[in-house]
Amino acid sequence: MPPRKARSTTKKAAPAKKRASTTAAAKGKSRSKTKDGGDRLDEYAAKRDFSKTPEPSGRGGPPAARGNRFVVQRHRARRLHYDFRLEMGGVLASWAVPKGLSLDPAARRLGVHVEDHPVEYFDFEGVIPKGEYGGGDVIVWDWGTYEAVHADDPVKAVADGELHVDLYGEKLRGRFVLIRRGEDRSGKEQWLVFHKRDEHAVAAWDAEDHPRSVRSGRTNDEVAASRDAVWHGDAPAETARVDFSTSRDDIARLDALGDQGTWEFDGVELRLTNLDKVLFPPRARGEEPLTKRDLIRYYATVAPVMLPYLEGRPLNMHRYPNGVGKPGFWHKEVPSHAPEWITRWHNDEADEGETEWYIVADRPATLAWLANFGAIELHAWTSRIPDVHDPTYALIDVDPGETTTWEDVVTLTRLYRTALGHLAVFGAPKLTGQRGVQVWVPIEPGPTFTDTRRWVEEISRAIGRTVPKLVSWKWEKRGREGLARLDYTQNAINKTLVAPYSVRPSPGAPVSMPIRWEELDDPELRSDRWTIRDAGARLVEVGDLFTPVLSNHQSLPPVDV
Ligand SMILES: [Mn+2]
Repeated sequence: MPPRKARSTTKKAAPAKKRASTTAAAKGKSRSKTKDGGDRLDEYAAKRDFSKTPEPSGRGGPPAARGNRFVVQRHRARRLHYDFRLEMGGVLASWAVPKGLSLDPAARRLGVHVEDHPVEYFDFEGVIPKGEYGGGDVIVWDWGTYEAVHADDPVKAVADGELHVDLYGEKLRGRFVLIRRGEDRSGKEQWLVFHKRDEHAVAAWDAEDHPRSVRSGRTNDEVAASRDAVWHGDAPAETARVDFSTSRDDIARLDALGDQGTWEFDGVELRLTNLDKVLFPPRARGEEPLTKRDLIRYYATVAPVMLPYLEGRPLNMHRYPNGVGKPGFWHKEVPSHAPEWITRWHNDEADEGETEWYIVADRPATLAWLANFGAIELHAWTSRIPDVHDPTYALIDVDPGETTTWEDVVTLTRLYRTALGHLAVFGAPKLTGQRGVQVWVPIEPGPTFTDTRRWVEEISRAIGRTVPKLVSWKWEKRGREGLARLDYTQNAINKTLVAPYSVRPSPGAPVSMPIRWEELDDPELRSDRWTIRDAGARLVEVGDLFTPVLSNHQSLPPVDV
């Protein structure tokens, strides 16, 4: 048995780089040179324009550590392929494997040996612009560490045309063999890649059956939908960092429009109207009111971060076309004037008079269109299409009554945190943007809405017993005597909670903002702390704290709190 690698304690943390050796010999070693003495990354750099692609340049000097990590990136370029990269000689030796690696020893894959990539490429996930080299979307399909077997120097083994490695990844495990077979007509080396028969072998195992990123939990489609987000390689995977600089030109053109006009955005033409209409009065003295243009600007900017929580789910809209000072209304049916590029989903189970066609927000233009339509508040379903009876989250909702103070809300939320910790279940807290807090618990497919509702009810009842003076179990507002409600009943098909980063219909345009648990201790925290004015800055500062709900799928343990 090969020696076991220590696994990182955080589930989604990138495998740690090996500690740099401090021996004089190791220090003297710079990045490996090719036979002709050129830098091993010359070919990589020559193919790319780093002012246009978000890929790392690898020009930050030689890496400090020589590691033994491997990564497989699923790359939808002109043709789909999997890039298998092994850290060696200070770079990532790389093979493009069209069908992907398999645990099935019978699957013998072609791998084209391609140019070395810089080690900074290790956790690259994002979109390479069309027209650039390798244009398309990339996810970190698997990662981990490897041990070369029967070889002290993997660089030499590759040069000699045969490499055996044991992989310790999240998907790929066990021994793989790479053997050079010859060159194709263009002079590219063709290699054979296959899994040995060992205890990790799985018959008929296909990479395409395991489509999500181990870094972010996203599919290539989801990454492509967030094309404007720049994901920085040095950020922890849990809080993928974002910056919004690439949408700056689009926003400048929006701001240059008069009260109405045509805005080219996200590859479509949007007819925008009443851009200077006030939708949100100020909430503090001296503050400017906020207009429909401000709302469109916010949703267009935040789209790359928000869309992963909306795509693939039917959408309920809370519309306030005349501003939040007038009553709003729920709108679910796709209006007849909606442009044809908007994704729709048909509810085959709709009864007479019920909504049949729902909007699915899966691109930035849809969010901008919704904002122009006065859809201030966005609620995506708890389930995904087509399995709309399978919830993907268990939802906890601390819903304050009139006499509930913010301190009470924090107390109740902390009790949920303790209960979830006791059950060893991960939950992501977020402010509702009004007075409450929610905790979203991502789950694996299996439980029904009845199951998730019962599970949240059991925890909520236990918490209610701890602080009976704070909680009412009466559902009618009048019977609640101003007390908080721990609302587990939202765990039902087509009952929804406000989406992360959605705007709320209140003065000043507050948003529903994810937080860290520790932030509950911040005396300045309030449910409506962030608005569309400062949500972007907050996101750039702390990243998308909700990312783990997209990947951290859990089974719900029995409640014994
Ligand atoms: Mn590639």
